Amino acid sequence: MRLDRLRIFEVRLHLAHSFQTSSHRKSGLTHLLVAATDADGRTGWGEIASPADPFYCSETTFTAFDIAIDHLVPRALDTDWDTPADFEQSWSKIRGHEFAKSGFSCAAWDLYTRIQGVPLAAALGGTRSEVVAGVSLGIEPTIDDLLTQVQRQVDAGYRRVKLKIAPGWDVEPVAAVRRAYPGLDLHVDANGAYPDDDASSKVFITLDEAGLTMIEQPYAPRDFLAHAQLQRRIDTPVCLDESVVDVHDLHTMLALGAGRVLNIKVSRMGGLSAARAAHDVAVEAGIPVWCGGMHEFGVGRAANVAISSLPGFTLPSDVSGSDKYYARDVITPPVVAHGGVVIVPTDPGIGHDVDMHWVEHNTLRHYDSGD
Ligand code: OSB
Ligand code: MG
Repeated sequence: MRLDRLRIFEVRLHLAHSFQTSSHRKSGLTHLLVAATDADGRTGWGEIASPADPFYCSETTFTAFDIAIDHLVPRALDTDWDTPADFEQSWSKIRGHEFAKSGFSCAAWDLYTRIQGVPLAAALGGTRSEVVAGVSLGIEPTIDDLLTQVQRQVDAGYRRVKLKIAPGWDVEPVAAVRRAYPGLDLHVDANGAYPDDDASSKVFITLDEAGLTMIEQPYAPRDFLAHAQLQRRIDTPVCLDESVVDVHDLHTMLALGAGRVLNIKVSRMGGLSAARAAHDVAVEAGIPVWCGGMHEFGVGRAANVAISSLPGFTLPSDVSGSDKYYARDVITPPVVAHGGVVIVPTDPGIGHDVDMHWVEHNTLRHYDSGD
């Protein structure tokens, strides 16, 4: 088959609760929704969840839009394909830009599985009917504010909480949360904010006593050696996120012992086939994986739910319900978590419809290959 039309909607939604990481605070997100339509008028959806600023990775909303229009769209429209994997070959010569590629990959997978009449999760090899969801909490102005947020999520039924940390906001907030919730599945994520020095080692050796499930991305993304050295010194598993953008990085992680857990983000890996391939390598190596989020709107989060249904995703994923992020999501029905669990949809494709009215209402910029 061949795509007939590609549309890209730049959509902004406000966050239900503003979110601060080690790099910055945000109160809303601008993501790109990709609509891929075939000659029969059937449409599949994908999301480019690149942050607006180049702090998490080098891509931004702006670079993704540009790469999409200049390079991905023309190749996508010019490719004959039978499976999403064939379609993804259309960008085999384009280096980097994983978030942009991921939006196109997910749109192709959604369209393909809608045409086949099968759920995306099943087509990917998913075996779970429900996935355990965790929540990710940002840096708060005070420890009391953080405890309020943790209580809110525990009350909502979530059983795993991840805390963002940064130099100056680590040992104390973690100890306070641990004191208040001795049995909670708790982990921390530094987004690479720590320099590889003695002061940082001391922080992680102290955190090693807090009974954390993992310490995620303590050091700079490219510094596999610092992660390997830390993993040798502490018992808490080190988890890599930003470091692993392709399967070669994963092999490096495994060879060096740079971590014992992998966060697989569909966006960071460049799409669903790449995320599944990373899952397969990790399972073979005995490394547990979970699916990380980028505060996706419903289109991207539905793809995250689908990949989280694969057997190697044995740790809770960042696939909280839509209401944790946005008062109104772009899909109907929204993603719902009950008791910290999200049911994997059984309808074809991502299993949700796109609310076109809400998408258009929040669209800042629009591209249509048919114009
Ligand atoms: O490192 O996992 C991260 C959000 C933006 C950028 C990086 C990260 C995050 C999150 C959000 O932690 C997790 C979610 O989508 O729930
Ligand atoms: Mg992370």
